[in-house]
Amino acid sequence: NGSSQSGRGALIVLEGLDRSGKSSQCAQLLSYLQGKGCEAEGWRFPDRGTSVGQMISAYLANESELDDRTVHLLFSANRWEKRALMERKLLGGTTLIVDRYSYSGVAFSAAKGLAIEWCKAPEVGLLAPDLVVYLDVQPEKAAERGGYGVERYEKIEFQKKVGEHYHSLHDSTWKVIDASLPMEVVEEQLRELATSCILECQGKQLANLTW
Ligand code: Z5A
Ligand code: MG
Repeated sequence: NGSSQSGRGALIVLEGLDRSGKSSQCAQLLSYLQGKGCEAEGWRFPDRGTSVGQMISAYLANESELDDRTVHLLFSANRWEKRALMERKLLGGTTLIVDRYSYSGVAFSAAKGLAIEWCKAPEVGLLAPDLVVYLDVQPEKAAERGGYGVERYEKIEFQKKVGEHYHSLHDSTWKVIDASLPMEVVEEQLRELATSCILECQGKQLANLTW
């Protein structure tokens, strides 16, 4: 029934371009799981609440300039500073629904021209997701959803490059949902994927990203 009381929680990540619906779907999935009595929390990266997160936030808002590699390492550090808490929660039976993770880290930095292997390196050793759901939508379609804001990266040409890099990151935990479908349809597909993931991960050890 999707309950994780008897074992560890699942690490479920949502990825996708800007406006693909990640934050909306994370919220919907979270309330669905909690409604079923499943111990679950919503997380997001960047976590703008830490001091590293505040540096990232200022950079994204174009309030500061930082070297590309420096920014990449800050995004990674922002995940590392949360790794221990994440592990404790998961082992304690809480399922984490995470809005963006290492795949965003690699795809966005690679789209700026950094070498992909260099981008992957600092992510090695972070917790490996049990499920990554990629919300697939064309950047043009996503941009129609209220239009892009003023943050760095919110431009169609750049989003196209990010999409290409995302597609090179597929692994066995990766599932794709057509995010141009109505929200309720995406929601239903996501529920099914998450529910089976939560059941299946019970018998599996938590692993690290290897890349
Ligand atoms: N970044 C990075 O470079 N390195 C890293 O390691 C990480 C991130 C972790 C900020 O992230 C930036 O950081 C981001 C990547 C980079 N830059 N960009 N681009 P963020 O998570 O804060 O990104 P965001 O700007 O908040 O993404 P977003 O705009 O929030 O998109 P979303 O969460 O995917 O979409 P949403 O808010 O759920 O939905 C957007 C709108 O579309 C909303 O009005 C919905 O009602 C509508 N919507 C959603 N789904 C549908 C469907 N199916 N049909 C129609 N309309 C829909
Ligand atoms: Mg969002």
